[in-house]
Amino acid sequence: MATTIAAARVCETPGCNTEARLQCPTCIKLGIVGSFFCNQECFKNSWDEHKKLHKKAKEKHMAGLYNPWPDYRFTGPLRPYQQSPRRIVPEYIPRPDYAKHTEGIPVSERQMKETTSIKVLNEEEQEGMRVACQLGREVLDIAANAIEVGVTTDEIDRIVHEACIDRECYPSPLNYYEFPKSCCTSVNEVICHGIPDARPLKDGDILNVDVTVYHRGFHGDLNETFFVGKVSDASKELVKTTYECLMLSINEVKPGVRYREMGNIIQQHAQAHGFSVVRGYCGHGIHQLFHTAPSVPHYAKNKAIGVMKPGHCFTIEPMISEGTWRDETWPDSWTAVTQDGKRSAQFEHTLLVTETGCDILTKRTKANGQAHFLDQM
Ligand code: EYF
Ligand code: CO
Ligand code: CO
Repeated sequence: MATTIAAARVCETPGCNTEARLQCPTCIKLGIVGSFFCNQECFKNSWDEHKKLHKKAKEKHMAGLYNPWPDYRFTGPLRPYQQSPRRIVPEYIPRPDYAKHTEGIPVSERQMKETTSIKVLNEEEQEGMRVACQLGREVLDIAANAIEVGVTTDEIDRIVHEACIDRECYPSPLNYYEFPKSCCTSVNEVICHGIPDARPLKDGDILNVDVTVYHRGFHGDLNETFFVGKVSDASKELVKTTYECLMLSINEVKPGVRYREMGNIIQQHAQAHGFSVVRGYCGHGIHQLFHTAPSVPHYAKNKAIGVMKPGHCFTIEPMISEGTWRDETWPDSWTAVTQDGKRSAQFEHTLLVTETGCDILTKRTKANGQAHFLDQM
């Protein structure tokens, strides 16, 4: 165990009182402030006592009582809990380029970054998307059935991860720009990209589970917001309106329609119910790439480029908030939350533009008794 050099303090070893510049690396990682030692020898000699601090911090973290970012002002009541170790995908499952890259860089996406031209999928590619999206649907439905008071979001992630592997899918979020988990779980004031952790779901929470699977070269992306136990009427109204925003915009998808029109439909409906539309995150083109052209903003009067054509594949995934539309990101660099700490909900489908409208590739095809918020309204 080596130490890290920092500004001078006094050595932690009882009775030492020497100037200390070496900081314990585990303490840095765990956010424990003020653990300094004068030299490696002192650090080694104190180890048996010192490591108890790590154990205490981890126990607090498991219980959500530990703040890893003492200088961060949380916008709402939610706090981060401990994350489990990274999950493994067996080698035999084909994976996207970023899954093999140490820094999680999607090289093939980056090559297309500047292009606004939208790929028209051929019949074989469309079939690839249909299969991936229906597998994604199965995975989300399995996760949905596990949601109840007391279940942790890490357990939801484990279920998603295993359901992916059972279907020969790679969970697309895992290692995407180094994202640490297999799905996103966004609770209450989290807008999107919440990281599954040891927090047990509470009665009255709303929980979005966002699943993307990569199967035989194609990504299928969908999400839904679920009720945990008994949810307030205000949260029910938020979730219902968000679902309506998605379905109203999907109803207008057909060849010749401008992508920028989706935002007008969504904002009109959200505002009519007193809610706001998040502007920082958009729907996206999806096929062999997880995120590509077009970008599909959900707010009105946007400047999105492009007109829908048969063979285009893209997501619509409106995030609708009770209060402000403004977002900020937790110091973990992933979790997007509302700036006022009020709740936000989201629904997402992957769509294929057809000659006359669109196919909802991620729709429910089986009346399988799975949890859906509409059944609990
Ligand atoms: C680089 C991520 C990267 N991004 C998008 C990466 O489209 C999605 N859901 O519908 C989606 C899902 C994930 C995702 C999971 C991980 N990421 C998140 C946040 C910032 C960021 O910056
Ligand atoms: Co998604
Ligand atoms: Co998406």
